[in-house]
Amino acid sequence: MKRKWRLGVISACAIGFIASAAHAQSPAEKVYVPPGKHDEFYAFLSGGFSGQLSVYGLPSGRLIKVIPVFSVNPENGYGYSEETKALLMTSHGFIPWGDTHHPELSQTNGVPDGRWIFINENNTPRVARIDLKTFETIEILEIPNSGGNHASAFVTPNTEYITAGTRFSVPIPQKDVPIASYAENFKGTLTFIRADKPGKMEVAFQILVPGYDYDLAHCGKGPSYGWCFFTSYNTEQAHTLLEINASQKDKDYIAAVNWKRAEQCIKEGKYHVMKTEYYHNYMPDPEGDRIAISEVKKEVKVIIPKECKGVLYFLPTPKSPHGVDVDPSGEYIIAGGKLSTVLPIHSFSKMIKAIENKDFVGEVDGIPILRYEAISYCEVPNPCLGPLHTEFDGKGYAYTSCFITSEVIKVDYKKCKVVDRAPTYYAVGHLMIPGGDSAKPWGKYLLPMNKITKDRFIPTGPELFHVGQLYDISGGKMQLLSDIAEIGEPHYAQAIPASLVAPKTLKIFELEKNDHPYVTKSEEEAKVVRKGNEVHIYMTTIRSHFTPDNIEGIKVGDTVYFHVTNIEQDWDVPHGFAVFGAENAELLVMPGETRTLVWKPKKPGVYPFYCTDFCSALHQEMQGYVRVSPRDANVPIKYGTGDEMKTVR
Ligand code: K7E
Ligand code: CUA
Repeated sequence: MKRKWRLGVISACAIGFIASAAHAQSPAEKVYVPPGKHDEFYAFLSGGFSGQLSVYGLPSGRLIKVIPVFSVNPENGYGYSEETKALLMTSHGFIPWGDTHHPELSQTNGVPDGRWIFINENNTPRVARIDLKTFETIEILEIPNSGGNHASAFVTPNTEYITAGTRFSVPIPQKDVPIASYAENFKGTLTFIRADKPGKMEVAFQILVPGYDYDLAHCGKGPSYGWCFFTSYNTEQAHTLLEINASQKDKDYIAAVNWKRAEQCIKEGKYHVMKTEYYHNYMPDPEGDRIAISEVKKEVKVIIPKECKGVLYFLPTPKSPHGVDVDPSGEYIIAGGKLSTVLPIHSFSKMIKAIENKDFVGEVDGIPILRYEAISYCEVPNPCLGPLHTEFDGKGYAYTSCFITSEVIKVDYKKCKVVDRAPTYYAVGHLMIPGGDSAKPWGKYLLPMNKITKDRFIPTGPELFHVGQLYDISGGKMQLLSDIAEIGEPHYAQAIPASLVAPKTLKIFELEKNDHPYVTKSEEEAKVVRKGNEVHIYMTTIRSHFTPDNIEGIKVGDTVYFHVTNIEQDWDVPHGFAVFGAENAELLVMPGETRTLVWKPKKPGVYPFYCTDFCSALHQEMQGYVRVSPRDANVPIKYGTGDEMKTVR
């Protein structure tokens, strides 16, 4: 009897959990996504110095993919396969690493639309487009006339443009000058990149600006559509010991760019064509041959603000601002202020009025500086120390991260007051609400990303993963739900309901559409072709063998190209390819795809190759051999799988 009664209690409890509204959920229940069930949101976290983009499910915090973007990824051959190398080409050569900061989803009418996500690279200035059909990088554009691309890759409401801005001013064009000539020779650029068509990213124009450090950006929407806002620091123009020398002034500037006006100036010919060199890399046919190519661009259009009146205004902003965030309505512009004791909020409508009234307090290089009081909506009193970044919940609240005091504050920004605060562990940088920088936030969760982890996880020696923390913000008070281990340093993140992305994702590449020049569509077509010192191996994979799997006639001094086509047409059946002694990486080949690995054998012998992805019960049997003979040997090309070895004389 007693046992039965106990069972009864357990099942009642289970029903209560499923109905969920029956009682207030615990944090554990709020993040628990049962096995086999899906998360509500995709979250995309930049990888910082990993150069990649991590994909998590929210609310579970489960890591579901790492998308290689600016760093090579031996795990799947990104940057190692012949098809992907071109993506990482720059005017400085092949760059295997990058520092990603700000992912930004494409938007339609100011709302994330789930087509693409963009992300910037700070060190060797670039931006990338990731296709959310395949979750892979399909395009990378280098930014000319830049030294460090940080204020990037923020979108305009219809993805007309993404932004870029020079974090480190440099001589433009580059030249050999004394560093001490900073004030005279160094400049910045604010760049607008046409981004609405895949494969067609281009620098539409750059605006030449004074030599400050341009830090963050966000673009206007609603009434402020047509504008983008960039923070700057180091208006002192220091070139050494910036921690002291760039913290002298009370206020630095937000640069307000009227990009509609810039378009007009371009139309009217008010620009200069500057000679330069930069790379545009893209996959022209991401579902066909899937081969990336590089184009070298030689010039760029540059606008000089004093020749295009009205294109740019400076908004004084306290003090060494970092983030700049525009609320969903487009009226309120909230700035971080790393060293500020107030949280400044600018009003867009007041800014426009101040421009009409010429309410200026001076100018720099022909750029009017607006009067602070004329544009200020308010200063939120006693916010916290070190406010950095703000996101919005769409219900009238802003959430601002505070680095120094390690907390997030919830601000009723129209009333200009703090209404809630919650500690974060520790030293929070960016924070993210799904859609939180768009016109339509899905204000259910908040994810602050912390710079210091310390004791949050079981220790792993001196180097620790960063920690993100998920808060429930659906109620009046922020509630901490869970800690999420992050890869690299996620500076910023984006999230979008899974329902806007998942139905459009691709499961396989259609073999029929594969027009790679070295595709092998059936085992009958597999072959080995010698062209002088080059040997091209047209190889297929299917559970659980390679065709061919025995290859002879390779010689020391040959360059061997393994063109591996995975002829499977089922979801989630990749095959891997690795060959003994290869100096690059493996290939992970998706169904219907062709990928190429180059191999230069150095010594005679017999070299095994095998499938690296446990694809079937006979995966361990999925292997083969390449025979390598001395340079002067007389061994003919011979290949096959099973009985028939074909000989090529
Ligand atoms: Cu780390 Cu946006 Cu690069 Cu602030 S940035 S934290
Ligand atoms: Cu194919 Cu393992």
